[in-house]
Amino acid sequence: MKPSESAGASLRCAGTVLDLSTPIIMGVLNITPDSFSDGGRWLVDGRADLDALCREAVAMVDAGASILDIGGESTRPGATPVSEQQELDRVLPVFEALSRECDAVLSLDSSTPAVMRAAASAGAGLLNDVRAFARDGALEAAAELGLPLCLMHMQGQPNTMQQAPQYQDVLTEVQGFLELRVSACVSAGVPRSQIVIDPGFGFGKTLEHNLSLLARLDLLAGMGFPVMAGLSRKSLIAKLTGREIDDRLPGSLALAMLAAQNGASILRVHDVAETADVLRILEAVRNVHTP
Ligand code: 9MG
Repeated sequence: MKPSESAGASLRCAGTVLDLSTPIIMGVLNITPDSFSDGGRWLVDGRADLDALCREAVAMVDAGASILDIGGESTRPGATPVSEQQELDRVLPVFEALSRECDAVLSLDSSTPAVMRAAASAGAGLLNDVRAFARDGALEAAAELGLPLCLMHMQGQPNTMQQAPQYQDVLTEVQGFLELRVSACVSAGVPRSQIVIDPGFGFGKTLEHNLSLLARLDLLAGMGFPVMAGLSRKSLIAKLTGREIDDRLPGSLALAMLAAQNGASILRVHDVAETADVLRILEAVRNVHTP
């Protein structure tokens, strides 16, 4: 059982260095009315419930999350687009509160340059963009801010991406896309050591595409960048098991184990404590000395 190709890597996240020598956990906090899993959970009259969020954030960190991913745009298939102002209104108060109350790297899940700048001023330590910083001005903003970037692959746009995803060879095409976006980042001045890549499970992919990517995640890890994997509660679990959203924990944990085993360095999950147990077990097996 091999650890990730990027084992030994670290990310410089504002004031904190994240050690990726073993896989780490990113807990999900969606400040949206319509995300597929926790949509509406943290909003009261369109505003984030900061007390409840702080309690949840602290609980996630206590349970083993090193990063919290905070987003104000739902990117579930068919999601309604959000304005820049709505995104700012949803996430900024959360960054301000959590940077005071919580000891974790705060990640911004956004594609919008103005939101990236504002969140960085309010304490963001990592930028996670499902559009791989391809929106006008996003790459310039990200390079200027000097934070680590997560580049995710998506085929199409959230409102239509699951209608008819098509690839000749999903692995080669995802890898090719990520190589192009890495080059664009490096040309814009982002150090290679600050780049994370992500195949974007569920973003313009059928069940077979997702399974192929998971089975050969080692190929992406072989590109030499830490790999992030977001599989938690996603619909591929429903396709394999028939489970509704609230009953996908076993499926999520099985996928988390496979992703970490195949080279993922960062697991983006809803169920932090349970995933931390999975990683403890994986590390114990990895550390066994066999003759
Ligand atoms: C925001 N978001 C939802 N799913 C995701 C995934 O799989 N990866 C990344 N990087 N972000 C995601």
